[in-house]
Amino acid sequence: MITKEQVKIFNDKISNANSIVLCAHKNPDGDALCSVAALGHLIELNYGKKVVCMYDGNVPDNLDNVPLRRNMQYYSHVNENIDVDVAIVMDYGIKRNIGGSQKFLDKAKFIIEIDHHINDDKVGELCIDDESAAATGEIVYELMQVAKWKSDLMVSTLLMTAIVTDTGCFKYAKNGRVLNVAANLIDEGVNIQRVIDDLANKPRKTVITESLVAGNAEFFYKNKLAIAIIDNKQYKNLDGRGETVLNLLAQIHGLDYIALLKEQKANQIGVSLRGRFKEVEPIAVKLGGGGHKFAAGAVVSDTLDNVKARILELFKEVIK
Ligand SMILES: [Mn+2]
Repeated sequence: MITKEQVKIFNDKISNANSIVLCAHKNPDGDALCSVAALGHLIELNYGKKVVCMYDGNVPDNLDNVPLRRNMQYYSHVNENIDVDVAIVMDYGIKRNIGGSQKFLDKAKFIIEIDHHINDDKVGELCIDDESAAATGEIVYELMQVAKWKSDLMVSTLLMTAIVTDTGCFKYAKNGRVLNVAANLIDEGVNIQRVIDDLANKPRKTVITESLVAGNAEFFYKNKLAIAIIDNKQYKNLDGRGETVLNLLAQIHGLDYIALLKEQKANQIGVSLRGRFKEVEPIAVKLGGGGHKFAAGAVVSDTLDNVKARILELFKEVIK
């Protein structure tokens, strides 16, 4: 629940700010990128202020056509000498996920965070967090309602993209609230088929690579754990998180856990963990990451072989 007090602080800080930056986690997904773009636009619409929306890492091709995509600037293209009265960090999870945008947070006079990740080490002075929200975009929608902001179809489309991304087309809706938000967005004119089709739109090499990776997955512990590996060469073909690999493997009968290891570069392994009604967040925390109960991840500085061995060990303790 967003309180009137939180909205009041938000309102005061934004009203008095001359320079506002927004960012989210590195390598933004649909929720991170679209929540930033939507809130940035809402601030421009309702406060008449220009904002700087930035990201670090790569934006997947399937987000190329979301509204206001061109307003998102790569962090190192932003003048590093700008003053930052208010920085808004969204959907970030843990501090190290913020990446290059962190330097703008470091000099911010006030930090607002808006997030739905489990997080005990918050960076914001005003925290509009809700672990029960399925997406950060859902929190933005609620904020918009409580603050009685005016909005437009671009914001609605962005928030739907955020929600569809993080709920895996509503599969991970934690409660009915997110479905009510989506229903309202459709009534406001969002073309949901368009949103979902656009998100599924990937380069051919990506789909081929993801299916090969799924085909080469290994199975452990009476086939309860699948480990799939994307080496550095394949990683260059990848677009986004490799979600298709996870979705394909998740269809296998009897499988409880999936670990996807992505060799982003030598000795830097991105790990995506999924549990089918089994918790994986504690394992992600042990690897230095975090996330959600059944979907979590980490970036580990080690070799592919070592990370794989570590994961096998961690799951051994969990799978009885
Ligand atoms: Mn999210």
